[in-house]
Amino acid sequence: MLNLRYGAAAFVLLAACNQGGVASTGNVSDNSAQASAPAGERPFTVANVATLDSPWAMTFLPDGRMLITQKGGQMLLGSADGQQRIEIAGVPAVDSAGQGALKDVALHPGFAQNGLVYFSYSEAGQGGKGAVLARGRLVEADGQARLEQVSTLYRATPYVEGNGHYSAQIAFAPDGQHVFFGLGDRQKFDPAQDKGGTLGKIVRLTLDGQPAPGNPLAAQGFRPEVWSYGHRNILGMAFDASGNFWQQEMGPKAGDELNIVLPGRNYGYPIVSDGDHYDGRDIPDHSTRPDLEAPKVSWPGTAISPAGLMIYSGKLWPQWRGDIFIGALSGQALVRVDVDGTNATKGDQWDMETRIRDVAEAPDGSIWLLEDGGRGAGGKLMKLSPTG
Ligand SMILES: [Ca+2]
Ligand SMILES: [Ca+2]
Repeated sequence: MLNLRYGAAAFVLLAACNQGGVASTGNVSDNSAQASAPAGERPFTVANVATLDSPWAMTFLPDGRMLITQKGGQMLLGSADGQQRIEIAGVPAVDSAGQGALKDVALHPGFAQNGLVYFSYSEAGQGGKGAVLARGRLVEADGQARLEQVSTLYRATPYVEGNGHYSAQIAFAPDGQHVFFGLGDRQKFDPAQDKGGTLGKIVRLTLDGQPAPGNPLAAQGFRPEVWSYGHRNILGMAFDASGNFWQQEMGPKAGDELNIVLPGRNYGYPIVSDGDHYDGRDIPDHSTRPDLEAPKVSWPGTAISPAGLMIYSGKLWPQWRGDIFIGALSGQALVRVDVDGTNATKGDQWDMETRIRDVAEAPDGSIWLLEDGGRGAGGKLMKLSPTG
């Protein structure tokens, strides 16, 4: 079933945007274009830093520079101000049809010493298409950058037909010894509950991509890498400073949710959801099945279509320390969730007047957004700074 928020119109526009195929590497800046919400509504100003080609995800290097992925398969290395960008060579070819893309990017916990970059993408293979976790070493010389020793660490199981709900989100455990990989249901529903595969699951792997010892569900007949299940389309994952593992997923119609991921738990899809199927069929709400993990926050009635998840340090906006920031695609917003320990409540939802694909924090505490490339927008890099 097609997720209506990624309907045919968006597909055509994305395909058109990607036909150029060449990453923007020039100095593209439009700092004069401040977003137009009335003054006083938002405690930040917005600078449009650069035009991009359907960006998907971003992360910052320790020195303040950034890595940005683009849907068509480019990984960019950007200067700390975002205005200079070069394309990194050595990235494998991706299948970018539909929701396919070069997807997430994250740094190995020892990146400062070893230069290792983890990234994910969708590819075609035996049986259809699936999500891949890969790793390479970032090497720079003579103003150029490339990934060396690129290896595939892990693939979702099984590969299936279709171009949706890959998820492919990456998060490192606070211990620095494990990597979590979030895998979507591929719009196939029931596999999220199936013990035999990894669709609709979060897996916990060693840093080399093997099933981590001690995972919680192997004794129940799941694959040894599975950490949690019953997920739909995971589009953001991060650990907070206390070690809580937060995750958001795009639900069925008006069923978007924010969860804390606990080992071995079932997050309910497609048995329960606070939303319902796009074709109008009811899905019982989470409250009907207290044995399944309920979301900490859900958005029944008004979908936000979450994309990206960042937990804020408080460096520039101390009042937001520990809060969760999520982009909204159909909601065209930046969402702030108030976090108090393991409790979460809706905070702000600032209208950004465009689809937000990812949100990240720079080492200096500034907040950066990626405008999605779908639905007529080309995609851009935006920086938020405090007002006053
Ligand atoms: Ca759920
Ligand atoms: Ca429901």
